[in-house]
Amino acid sequence: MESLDPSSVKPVKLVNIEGIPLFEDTVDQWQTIWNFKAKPNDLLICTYPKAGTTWMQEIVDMIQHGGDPEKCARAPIYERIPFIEMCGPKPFPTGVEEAEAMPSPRTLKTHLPVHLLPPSFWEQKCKIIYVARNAKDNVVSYFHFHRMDKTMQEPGSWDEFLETFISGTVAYGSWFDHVQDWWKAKDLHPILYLFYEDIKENPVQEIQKVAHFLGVELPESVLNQIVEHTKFESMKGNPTANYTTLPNWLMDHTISPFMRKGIVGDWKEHFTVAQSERLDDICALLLRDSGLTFRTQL
Ligand code: PPS
Repeated sequence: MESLDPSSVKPVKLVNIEGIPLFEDTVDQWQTIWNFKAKPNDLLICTYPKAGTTWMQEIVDMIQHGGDPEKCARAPIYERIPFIEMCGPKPFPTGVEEAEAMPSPRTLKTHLPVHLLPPSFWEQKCKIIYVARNAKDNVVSYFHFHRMDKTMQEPGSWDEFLETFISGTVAYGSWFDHVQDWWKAKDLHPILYLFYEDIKENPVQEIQKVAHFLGVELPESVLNQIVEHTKFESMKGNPTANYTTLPNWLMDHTISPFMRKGIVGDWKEHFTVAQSERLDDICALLLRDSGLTFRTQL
């Protein structure tokens, strides 16, 4: 890490690929990412950014390690579960390099929309866990992430960022398309589609769903240990889960911590009434007929 040059860390430009803005570094390596060779026993955790990825990563890692927190402390979360389309900053290995160096069975992370997922994941029928979060809390979390992560573009004001998010010109594109396309994909592939709000409300039930999907039987004591270890307060204080092991010129937690609030309904601190009604209307319009509904408070 010491060999990293802080001055080389700058906001990364977004470049469109098949209609989706992705980081330029990712687009530069696109052929390698697209040709990634998934294996049948790979497990993929997929989300729109800031929907609860890290939370699900820690839950899965705990399930896979019998609820043993020491085994999960073996490395930071971004090393335990490679982020397949991640490229840079140098000299960090790319997500593909990390995944290729990892013995099977592998658990991997992505934010890619359905149509940009490397085809081998479909061909190999890999299990996928998708976590969706309501648009209002998702955009608030994304806004603060843009402030603290030095590779992200400056978000501008809250009002400006909300419009950028609604227009889908943020990294990974339209939230509306992302959540719906993955929702449709679950009818054709082994995808467990979960909601951030449900995990928050009933972690026991949702963690059991994940364990069941992975074919793991969890004794009650282990289940309770996983619930305790993966609750927000625990993860906020856990350096192998909270991203504080990255240098502060990459992520500046003094601007906004990665583990920021971890609640449902923080959007109320950011949205005006008019903004809230506008996003409600857009959600109603764009998600109509999808069968998808989101809770914005518990
Ligand atoms: S990333 O960068 O896309 O991988 O970020 P991601 O992990 O998807 O999202 C970060 C938000 O998830 C919250 N978080 C949690 N909430 C509840 N419980 C737990 N254990 C938990 N862990 C992470 C994190 O605080 C971010 O949400 P906000 O609303 O910003 O607090």
